[in-house]
Amino acid sequence: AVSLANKIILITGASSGIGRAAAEQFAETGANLILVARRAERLQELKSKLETAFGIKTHTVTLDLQDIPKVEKLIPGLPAAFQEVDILVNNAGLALGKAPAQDNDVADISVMLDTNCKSLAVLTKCAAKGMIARNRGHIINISSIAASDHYAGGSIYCGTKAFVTAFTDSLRHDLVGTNIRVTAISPGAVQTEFSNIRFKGNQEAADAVYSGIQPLTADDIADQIVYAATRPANVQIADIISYATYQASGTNIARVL
Ligand code: 8X3
Repeated sequence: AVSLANKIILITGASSGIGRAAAEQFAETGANLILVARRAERLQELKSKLETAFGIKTHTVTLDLQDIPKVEKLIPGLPAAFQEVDILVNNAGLALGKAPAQDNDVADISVMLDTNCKSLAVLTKCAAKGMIARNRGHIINISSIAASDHYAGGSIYCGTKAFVTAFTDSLRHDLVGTNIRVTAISPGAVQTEFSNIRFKGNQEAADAVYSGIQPLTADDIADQIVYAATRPANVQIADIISYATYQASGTNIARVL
């Protein structure tokens, strides 16, 4: 495994769920972190915790990734010591609702497309420029099994994740012949705030997603992210697709526990 000590790792959606777990696991490796999320207090709390526990340097950016002009300025606006991003983890993303396509909320469509697709493409563009100039780097995009397991009520969310996987594959083509690695991580049912957000605070609906199974955890997925990042330089993990053990697809889940 390659060392990540003193590398600079930018993580979006770092205040909770998979992003936060990835920040914690990367901090253990001695990497320095740029933590991006909307919730300033949570970021501040995470920054203090990780700096104290691991003696690393962190920089926080409070930003709503739907704000595309600000996303474009994110990397150029970083302090000098954090400019040279070695690993970009495009983790921020969400699902809103599970209505059939004919009933999709128009505002929800925009939030999902802007956060899951547009901001990821813009941030990748900005990070890739510097990585190409330095001829090193790794771009890790959090996709989902929903990229290929499409289900009723998932028209926009599954569409955005199909975008993430296709974008990631195209990017790998664009960067072939450089030392930059490109990876997708495609989890199944992970218990985070994901379903609370999707069902807009309906706790019963959120809990039902993970009932009767032992879901994946944010730490399980962070472990996959760190795995991809720590492979020897000649190894490029293309995609890690994982399900919970009692899950065979987005919709085939044996709720027997
Ligand atoms: C989350 C997995 O199956 O709820 O990305 O779409 S699923």
